[in-house]
Amino acid sequence: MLINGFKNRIRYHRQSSPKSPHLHAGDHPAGGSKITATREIKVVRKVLDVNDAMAARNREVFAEKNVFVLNMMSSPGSGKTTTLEKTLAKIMPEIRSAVIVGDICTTNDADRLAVTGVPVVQINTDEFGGDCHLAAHVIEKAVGNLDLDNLDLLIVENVGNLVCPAEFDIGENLRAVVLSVTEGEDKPLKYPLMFRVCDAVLLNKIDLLPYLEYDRKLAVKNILQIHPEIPVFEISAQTEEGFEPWLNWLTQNVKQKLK
Ligand SMILES: Nc1nc2c(ncn2[C@@H]2O[C@H](COP(=O)(O)OP(=O)(O)O)[C@@H](O)[C@H]2O)c(=O)[nH]1
Ligand SMILES: [Mg+2]
Ligand SMILES: [Zn+2]
Repeated sequence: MLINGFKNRIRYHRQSSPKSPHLHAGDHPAGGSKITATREIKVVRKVLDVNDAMAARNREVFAEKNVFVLNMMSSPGSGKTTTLEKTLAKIMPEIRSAVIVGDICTTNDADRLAVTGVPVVQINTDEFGGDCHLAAHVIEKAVGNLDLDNLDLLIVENVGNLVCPAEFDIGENLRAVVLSVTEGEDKPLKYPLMFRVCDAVLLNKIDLLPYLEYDRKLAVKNILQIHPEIPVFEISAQTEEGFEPWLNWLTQNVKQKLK
């Protein structure tokens, strides 16, 4: 079910106006003096502080309503939506689920996920410049379209990006990152924050391994170098190979938290 057709598609203003550019924790003015850079960092810190406060409020609401929240992140095309389509088909109706999906443009993912029968809210970030992550206040607005009293699990498919979604807490309980084998073994080393803040890695598209020169042991070693002991689920969202351990991890976490 797609809530109210697409009428509830949320368009939101970027946190920043054109005069104050979209800020991330790592941003700093190129060639700026030390003083300017320090000022800029303070502004960024404030943006993230405001987000953290909003995320804490979201977390309180989710806890009050007994809804478990999973934030799914990855670069574009690694297989978040496909993994969710297959996952939701397996865990519903036992675990009553809903999805908030963020994209710069289109409702393509909401269309695909709505087929599973779960409530889906699509957020489009294009209208005011296309934010490349979902911030906590956007999640708060999107959640207003969902009946939290009748939900066990809310999955947020974040905007495809391995960088800034890792910096923006949205009030989730757990975070998972999807890394597909076509992206190369080195991505955990290049984007360490994402792998550090996540609680599980889905190494996806393993059905393609016979056609690639891909060292899966090296990929896992790189993931564990950044985040020792993080669970790594080697899966194919296409064939559903390796899905059992992933589904067990997810459902056990949801049930444990909601007990
Ligand atoms: N071969 C293969 N293709 C996959 C797999 N998972 C996703 N894809 C394909 O990868 C493309 C991007 O997948 P999508 O789920 O839209 O990725 P997202 O952008 O992360 O949501 C689509 O063409 C999918 O069919 C997989 O496990 N194996
Ligand atoms: Mg998607
Ligand atoms: Zn961003």
